[in-house]
Amino acid sequence: MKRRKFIERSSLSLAGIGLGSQLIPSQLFAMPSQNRVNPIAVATWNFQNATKMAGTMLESGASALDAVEKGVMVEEANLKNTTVGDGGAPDRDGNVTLDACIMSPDGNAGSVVYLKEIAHPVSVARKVMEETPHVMLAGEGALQFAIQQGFKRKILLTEDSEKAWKEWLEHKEYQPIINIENHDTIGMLCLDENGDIAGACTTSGLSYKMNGRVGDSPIIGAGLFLDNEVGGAVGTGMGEAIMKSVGSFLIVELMRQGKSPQEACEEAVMRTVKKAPNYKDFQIAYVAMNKKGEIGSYCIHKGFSYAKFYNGESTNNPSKSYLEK
Ligand code: SD4
Repeated sequence: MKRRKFIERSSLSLAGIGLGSQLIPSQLFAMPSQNRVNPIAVATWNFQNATKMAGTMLESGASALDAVEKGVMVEEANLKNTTVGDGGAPDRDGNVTLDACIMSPDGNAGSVVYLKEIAHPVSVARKVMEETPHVMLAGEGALQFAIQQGFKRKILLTEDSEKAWKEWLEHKEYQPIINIENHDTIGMLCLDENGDIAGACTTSGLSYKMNGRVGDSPIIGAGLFLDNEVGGAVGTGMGEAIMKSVGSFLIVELMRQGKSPQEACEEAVMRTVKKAPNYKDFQIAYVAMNKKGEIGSYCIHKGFSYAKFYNGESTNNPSKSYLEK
């Protein structure tokens, strides 16, 4: 922002001292300021606190990568959100295990799966991306790496989620089906003022999942994918269905072929609808954004929305759905 104002003022003062446009060196017009875009932060569900955090940072000139990490951290720290980070619901054996990933505009990626006792898995994923030659670390190794990187261990099972888990244990009815009102995974895409896109996705996965289960959220191409030449996509809902269609990768590739973000999200949802006879029993939802900042979203069941921060304004945007009721 500051730089933009400075450049605007400089060109004004050049005009003021009588330099006609023919006299201004052509490079001045080719400066990146000419290509600056209005930043955007979008996220799955009505996570406006998260998009506000990211969007405000972007408007102060932060990179898409920094903004997306800090944005999703808002939900990781939110104890009321029982499917992300601290306070996330445990698996059926009482373990809180977190999955997260992050991608930067240069195509680099980092991910952690089955990570215990670390409240901000997205930041560990970023460290995997930046400090190791790998993309994904799992379980004990991911925890060991996080501790080496200075992250502090913390018990993530809150009193409330322990109570809910104990109530669940009384019946132990495990249905790997996500209730459509019960989605809270955050996937976020940020477009910064340079026009660069970064993305992140973070979750505690399905409540009372089998010990060891990992969903789509930390899988590059499934819960998140981006190509800075094209755009990005994030998914939420039944991870197994998103993984089987490599949904986010599919959407980015469809946008590369010329589809709008909306068309691409619709086609990705339709792949699942066509292939899964039980599609009415679960929800999947996608949000996509292209390099122009155009946004699309689509889901199976009505009720999904995405949060957006643009031009200082925070909004919640209901998504189109395949099923109307
Ligand atoms: C998963 N996709 O682990 C996640 C769950 C989710 O809102 O999105 N919950 O399958």
